[in-house]
Amino acid sequence: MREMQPLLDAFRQHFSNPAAMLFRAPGRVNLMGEHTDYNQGFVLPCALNLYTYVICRPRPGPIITCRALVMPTQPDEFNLDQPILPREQGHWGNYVRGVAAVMRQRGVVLAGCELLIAGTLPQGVGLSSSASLEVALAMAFAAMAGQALTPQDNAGIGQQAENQFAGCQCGIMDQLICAAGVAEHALLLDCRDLAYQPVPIPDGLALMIIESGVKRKLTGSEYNLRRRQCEAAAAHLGKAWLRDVDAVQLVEHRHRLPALLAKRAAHVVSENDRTLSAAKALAEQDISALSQLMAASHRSMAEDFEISVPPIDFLVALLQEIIGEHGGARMTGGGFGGSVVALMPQALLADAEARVMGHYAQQTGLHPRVLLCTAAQGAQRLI
Ligand code: GAF
Repeated sequence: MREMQPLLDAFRQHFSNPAAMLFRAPGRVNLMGEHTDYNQGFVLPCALNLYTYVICRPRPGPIITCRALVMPTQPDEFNLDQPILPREQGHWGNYVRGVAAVMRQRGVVLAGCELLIAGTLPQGVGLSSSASLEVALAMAFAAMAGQALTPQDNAGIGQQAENQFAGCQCGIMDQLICAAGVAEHALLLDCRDLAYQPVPIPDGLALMIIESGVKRKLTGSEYNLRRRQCEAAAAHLGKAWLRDVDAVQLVEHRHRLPALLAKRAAHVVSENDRTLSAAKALAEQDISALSQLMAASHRSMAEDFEISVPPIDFLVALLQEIIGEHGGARMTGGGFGGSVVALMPQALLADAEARVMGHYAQQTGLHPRVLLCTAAQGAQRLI
């Protein structure tokens, strides 16, 4: 693969040694099922052909030295003979430390290594750059310890590292799709038993991702608050998880919930149903049904879950106007900024891009970016 040589060269330049192993994990975009994963619900993401690479070389001794190509002045190093502790919040090294610490807790025997991180996946725009990094790292540490991980184990490690070292109480969707993605397919993931089912993306639909230009950050955002609200709503309804509440029960028992929690629950319960329906619509190539489901999902995120922002609502409406019933558009990911996902026929791509870069940028003063992507395979060892 042509992508590998510059990475191997960069490793040699940074560490004055040849690399021994190379891993790659994709980013992800979610087509349906937002904030359902930590409610043990359903999600429908696909892995993207935008990647994080981990290039490494085991070496004797207990020291792990890591560098990130995009942050050459901030290397990180830690000693496996000592407890692995997080650095200051926001340092990228916490992902490496977090994955290493969790793997050690789970009994993997780690050894010293040199490690370089590189990638093509934009960061902080809602495409799971952190999950992608965690998954590539877990695969690398496991391989250096002579082990292989199932996608579910890999995802569990990444999620726990994110929870404990990055301060985001995320669910498991991002790590699981980064680990398990199937080329040209979305995956219907059941976040209760972690089973997944590939659903082909119809040939006629192109996948466009639009970075809104509104920067988001899950840590420190209201993400963790939403999670607590969902858990509180489930408790008011006498259930452990909102996954166990259906639409009829919610109508019947809504009066037991404070108004705000009722809205949060309404989003999650309806979004779970929409996710199952969207998987069916995709599989049956019922694009008009998919279109309506994506529109309803965006409305629910904006009105009931309150995780959208005005520029993103504007962007989604603009895209929906262009796409009509021939595809769909909605915000994707944790919310409070980030990206919009759109599925549309090839023939509409140019117009959609022109309107985003022209009208949307002018009206909002933001700097959007349009990415044309394909659904890619999950994490792999390349060398
Ligand atoms: C973020 C989280 F990391 C996921 O677990 C998920 O909850 C998503 O937001 C919202 O669907 O990406």
